[in-house]
Amino acid sequence: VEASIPEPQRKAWLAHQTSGFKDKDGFETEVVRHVETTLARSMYNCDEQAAYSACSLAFRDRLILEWNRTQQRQTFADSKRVYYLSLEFLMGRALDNAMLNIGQKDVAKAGLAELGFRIEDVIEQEHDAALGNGGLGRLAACFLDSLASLNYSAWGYGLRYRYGIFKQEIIDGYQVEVPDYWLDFNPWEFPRHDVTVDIQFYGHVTKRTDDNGKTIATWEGGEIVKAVAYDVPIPGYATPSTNNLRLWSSKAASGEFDFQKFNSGDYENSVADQQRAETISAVLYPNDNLDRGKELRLKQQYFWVAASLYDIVRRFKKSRRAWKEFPDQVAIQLNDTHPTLAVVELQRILVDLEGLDWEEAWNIVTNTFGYTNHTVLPEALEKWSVPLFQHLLPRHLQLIYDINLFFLQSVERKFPKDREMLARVSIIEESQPKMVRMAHLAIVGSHKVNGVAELHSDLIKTTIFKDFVEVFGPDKFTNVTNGITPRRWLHQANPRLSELISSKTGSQNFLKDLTELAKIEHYKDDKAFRKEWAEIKYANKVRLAKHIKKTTGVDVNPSALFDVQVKRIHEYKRQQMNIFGVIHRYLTLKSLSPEERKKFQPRVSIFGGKAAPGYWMAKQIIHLINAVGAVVNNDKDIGDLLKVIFLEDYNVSKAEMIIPASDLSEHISTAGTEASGTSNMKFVLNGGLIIGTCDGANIEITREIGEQNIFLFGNLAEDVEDIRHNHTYGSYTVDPDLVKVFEAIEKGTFGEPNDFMGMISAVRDHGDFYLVSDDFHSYIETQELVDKAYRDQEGWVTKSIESVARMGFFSSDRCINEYAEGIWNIEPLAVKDQ
Ligand code: 9GP
Repeated sequence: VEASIPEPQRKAWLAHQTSGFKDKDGFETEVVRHVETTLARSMYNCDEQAAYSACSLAFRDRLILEWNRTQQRQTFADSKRVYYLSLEFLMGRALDNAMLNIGQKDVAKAGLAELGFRIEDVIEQEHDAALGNGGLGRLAACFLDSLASLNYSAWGYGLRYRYGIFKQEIIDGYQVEVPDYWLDFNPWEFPRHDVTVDIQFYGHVTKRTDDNGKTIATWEGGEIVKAVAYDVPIPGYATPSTNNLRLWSSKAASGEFDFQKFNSGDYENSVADQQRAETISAVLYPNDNLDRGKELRLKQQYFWVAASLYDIVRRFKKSRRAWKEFPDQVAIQLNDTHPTLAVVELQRILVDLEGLDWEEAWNIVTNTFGYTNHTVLPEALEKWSVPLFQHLLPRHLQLIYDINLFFLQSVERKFPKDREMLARVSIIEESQPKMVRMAHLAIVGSHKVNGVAELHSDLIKTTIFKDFVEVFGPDKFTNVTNGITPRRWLHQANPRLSELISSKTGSQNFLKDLTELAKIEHYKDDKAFRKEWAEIKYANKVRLAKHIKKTTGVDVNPSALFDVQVKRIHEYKRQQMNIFGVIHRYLTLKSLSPEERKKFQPRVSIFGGKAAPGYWMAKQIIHLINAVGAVVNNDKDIGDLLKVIFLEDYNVSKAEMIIPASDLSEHISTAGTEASGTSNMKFVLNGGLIIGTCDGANIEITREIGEQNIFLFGNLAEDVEDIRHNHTYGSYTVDPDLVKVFEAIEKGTFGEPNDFMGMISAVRDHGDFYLVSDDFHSYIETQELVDKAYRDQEGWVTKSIESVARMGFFSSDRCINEYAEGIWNIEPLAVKDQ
């Protein structure tokens, strides 16, 4: 890089490279400079918000230098890049992460202290970047961290929503949604007003035949919206590599309002185009594992995919390589089906705009894409109506029909006359109206398809994608079990535990190679180590107890067992079973004498999570949890024996506080429904035990940490279908303990019973699709085992240490290396001065 800088500028460039803050004084100088110049304030009225802003800007300056160098290094290396296309990136806060990854948090802490601030208070000022719903978006964020930390040439592409996931308020026990306007001050993004792409919608297609008899299709008319790039630097841990996340924002193509309309007095309509264009990237759809089929969502998808592909192709074209080399230079990963239009768009670019033959283009396309499936839930599998497609993206619909035709012809050759097979695998569903099945398109357009945990990857091969395994053979389908970044989910969230671990492993290297955690198992009988281990957990619980007091007014005893279920509220995740279990515990306690009660293990049941605004049942679940809390928490007979807490507005930064404070967390989905789960990994990595079903990554966690360290219960995935069948066609009775719970609700113990009848009748009258009653007994029994195990505090600490020591497998670094080797065929870039 240095050699390429022209002589006159080199001296200044070299001086600039060393201009970062070397020590706390250097850091302070930068902070003060930003307060006084960039923020135009004086140090006299520098409050915590201003300190946060200045501190972020100081760190951003450092990041940017590395970011520029990384981009140059990657360009010079001219090797293959991976592009991760995700409609969601649930990043959380950036400052703490940047300080830790750069390795200068201590410097900042000391510098801020001298300026009169506690670093924790400054960090707290930052608004979460919440451009995602849950696990899928957070996984994408962990992947970005690993890609940078492992020095892969990688870009993330997403949408820059003006409003991320809504803020949740709980008012009178009900969820109320408040808009999340997070862009007031965001020092972590760089608008690239020079990087724009015109995106076309609507219009029509004309076809003509050229001199060689080839049909040329042209997409004309319609409307144009401008995509503007915003870049977010992604720092790697303990490496100078700083990758790029590019988020697209929509703007009216003209960029201005319509003067003609304005001058002729049509004031309202003069800004209409602008507003319509800006709507595209205005808001994140707040559904987790649910597809609603709305036109604006399809618009978002095409807008983002078309802009990203334009960018990727533009970069490739600079290298002046032949098109056939495209898959050697470019790997594109589809995070779920949301970016599947990219398959069609690349084919369109190659055939319509670059003039390649269909075959040659399709080869390039399929060798470029990989598709990750994250769910088997039918309601989450995307389908778009053909008439909607025809209207919005007429040329793409034609291409989809052609892709489908060639695909079905190949199926026909392999399975002659098997019409049912053709109907089942077709990209077009012959319904009324016809629908485009995005998962089918993603499979046909990719060279690899992966699930996100072993059980899930097996399930997709035997259920929803079974026919495709027959068509393409089993090798196209693979598994990459999810992982989490230990930088955020251990080092940042639980600094004391991270420090204790490094004192025993001899370095912080476990943060780069998580399998080194195994070393701490040697200390599991070391008294001092165990004592400190337990103290750290207790301190984290004290911190959470303070937060609970501050936000809910309820006193909880940090010595009680903290039992946590935090995740999106969904029937398949079964928060309803948890709260029914809590009611069962309450009824049991009430039936005992004061003496007998004393033998009970005190518990705090903690819930958190958002319900999609239109998901009535999920909202009812939130309401019941709050209603139970209102009764139980004020019952003098119960005292500290049971508390029920709903934590408002669960998000990434709250997770960083809640997870290290848990003794037990609940991952209790109906077997076969949770593709992987990733919070299960976060909880165990922080020394919490889990109660769970044989579902998703719970199974692999059990294999790694040992059956003695996890509380498994419930029916197995392989039996679920038969049980459901029996619910519908055979006889079925509700578990007697659950009946008592329902009776208590119906008696009005927790307020107006009608408010909760939906939850009860789903189990009692509507076939209990999620097997709440079938699993209830073993759930309750297993909770009793938990109580017993917790009373043996020494045994519990041993379980906790053993579990953490054996979590090495679940790093997102391992996961990214598997993608790199098995799907992307890409190697890390050598980086000097690492
Ligand atoms: O529901 C899955 C969750 O189990 C998984 O951990 C996560 C990341 O792979 O993806 C979720 N899926 C979706 O949000 C929608 O497909």
